[in-house]
Amino acid sequence: MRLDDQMMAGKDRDDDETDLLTKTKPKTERPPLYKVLLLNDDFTPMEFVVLVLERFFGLNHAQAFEIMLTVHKKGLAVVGVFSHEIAETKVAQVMDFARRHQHPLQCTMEKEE
Ligand code: TYC
Repeated sequence: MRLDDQMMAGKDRDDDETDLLTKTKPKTERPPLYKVLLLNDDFTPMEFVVLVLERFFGLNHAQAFEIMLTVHKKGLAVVGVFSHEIAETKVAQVMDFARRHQHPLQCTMEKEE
């Protein structure tokens, strides 16, 4: 056996494939998710917010009423978590619907950490 082979005996040599395997990080990163938030204001009627939550977020009446009340009391609430494209669509749908009915309701999205 050669001298450097003897010195490396039992050690992890550079050309050993275990290095490549252990240093390679998993490459299946999930795409980021986005929270869609509804904000409170003093003017939008409660029934209109309930309608928005039913129509655009697929909530039943009881769920929609509960989330509307949370926004009313706390100032805002997360109404759903989606991919970037779906979140963007939901925000645009809500903002357009509110604008067409002349309500100041605000809806935004935020990257989930
Ligand atoms: N605060 C409004 C009212 O008293 C109701 C409301 C709830 C408005 C939720 C916006 O996102 C909202 N009429």
